[in-house]
Amino acid sequence: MSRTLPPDVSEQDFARALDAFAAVVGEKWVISDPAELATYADPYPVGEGFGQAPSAVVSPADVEQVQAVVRIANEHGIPLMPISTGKNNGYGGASPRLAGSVVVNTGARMNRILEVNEKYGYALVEPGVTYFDLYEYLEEHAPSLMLDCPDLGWGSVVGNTLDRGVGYTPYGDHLMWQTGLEVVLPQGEVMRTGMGAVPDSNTWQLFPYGFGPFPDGLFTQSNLGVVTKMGIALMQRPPASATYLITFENESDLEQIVDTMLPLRINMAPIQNVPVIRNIILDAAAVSQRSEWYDGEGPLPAEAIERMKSELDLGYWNFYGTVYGPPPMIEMYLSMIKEAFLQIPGARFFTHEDRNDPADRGAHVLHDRHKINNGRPSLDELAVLDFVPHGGHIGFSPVSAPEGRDAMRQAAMVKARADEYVKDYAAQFIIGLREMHHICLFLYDTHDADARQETLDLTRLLIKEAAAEGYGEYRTHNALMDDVMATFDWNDGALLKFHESIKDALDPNGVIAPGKSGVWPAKYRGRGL
Ligand code: EUG
Repeated sequence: MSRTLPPDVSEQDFARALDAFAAVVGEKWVISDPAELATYADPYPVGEGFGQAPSAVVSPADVEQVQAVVRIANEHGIPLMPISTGKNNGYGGASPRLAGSVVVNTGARMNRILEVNEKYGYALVEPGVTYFDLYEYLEEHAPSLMLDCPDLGWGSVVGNTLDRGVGYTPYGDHLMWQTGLEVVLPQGEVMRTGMGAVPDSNTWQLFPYGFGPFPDGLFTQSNLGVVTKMGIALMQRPPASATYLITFENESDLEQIVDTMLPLRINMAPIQNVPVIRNIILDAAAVSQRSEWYDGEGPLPAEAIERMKSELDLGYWNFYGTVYGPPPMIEMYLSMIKEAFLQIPGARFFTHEDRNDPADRGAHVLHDRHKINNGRPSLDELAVLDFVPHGGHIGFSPVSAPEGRDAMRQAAMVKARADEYVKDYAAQFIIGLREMHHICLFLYDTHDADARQETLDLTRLLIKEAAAEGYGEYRTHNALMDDVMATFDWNDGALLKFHESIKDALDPNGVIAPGKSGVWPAKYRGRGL
């Protein structure tokens, strides 16, 4: 196995930089052995030549070491790729955007829960704190608080928030509940945002905006610093909750589902959480293998889809949500939700208590949602990857208006292309307040080079086609960041020019995550890296 060095860096210069890193973090916290580096490669590679392992991994123990690492990178011209726990799966995992970058694994040693305030409901955490870690801590020390976690709880609270990930309780928009950052800037200075900039402030996690321009967003999906601390607001755990599943028979029901949903959601009641609309392929993938339904050539035929629905006792679309509160309020909200959706012909309504037979495979997702929607992290959804052999997925994640016709148009566009490329379209619409994240998971065999290339081609094509209809993505795989940024090009690319100006001003040597989100420093710009 050979190691890719950063662009323009010789073996000798690289070796000198590694020695300097080791002098700061300690020998054993610098990894450069190719076999070990391979664990930082994209677990779900797409295409060829992307998602390769970094040239080295450096794991600092504290903020001062991060500052020293960043300064060394500036001195030697070494591109760094900061990660928290590196679980950005479906978008590149722990792998750097720029081949040969040195991964700065901030989560390996900086993994302390610095403070949990039960009275005010917040936590201050380092990048290595996972959802499972914080959950366990809260259970023991602050049981009145409820976490908000993504589908898979193994990742970093900081990392997910910085990538603008989502969860499913009322606090599902993670960035919305972020309450202040500590960041090492590209030349090594450390800064705190919000009220954290006032020395000895006791409101850092209470008022995120502070005074003056609000820079926190610039450290999300970006390359302007290395975040070393972050505050996150936490809800009080409600007295009770009920999770419901509403099944809908037809693919075309999506239009009415979305139009029924919006007025119930936009005022945060009676639909209180971030609900999801999942298609039957995603729900079947969570509990079965594709070969059980179909093992011929081509896309899953209608007959196989029908069998999935009947054997799992699910619909083509399945709507999952949770209501919280004292039991009379739960009953009232459930009845409002039920009445509204049961207007749709063929719709069926269940709560998690209605379907608790362990033999009911189709209820597995309902119970997993109940856990997640109550802030209990889970890894059950990982089973989706076993739907196909050596399964991997890429996220194609356009934002949709909460408008039935629009959602249908997007879903039909994706489904047609996915069928053409013979990649299963496992869909979920994650519903915010006035938009939906339409997560299209394309499942493919990671050991099959053709499948890897087709999945990349399919996603790249959809980015273009979606943009032609006015749609953009909320997040994307490393291999497609330039493609997506190219679609955010209103007024001659004014947005990217703005990002590049800031990038060049703050990071003149271009050391932090070059190319992240399509933003390249001057040093590498236009080189087709
Ligand atoms: C999911 C996956 C995503 C994402 C949001 C949610 C959940 C899948 C791969 O990307 O951005 C079940």
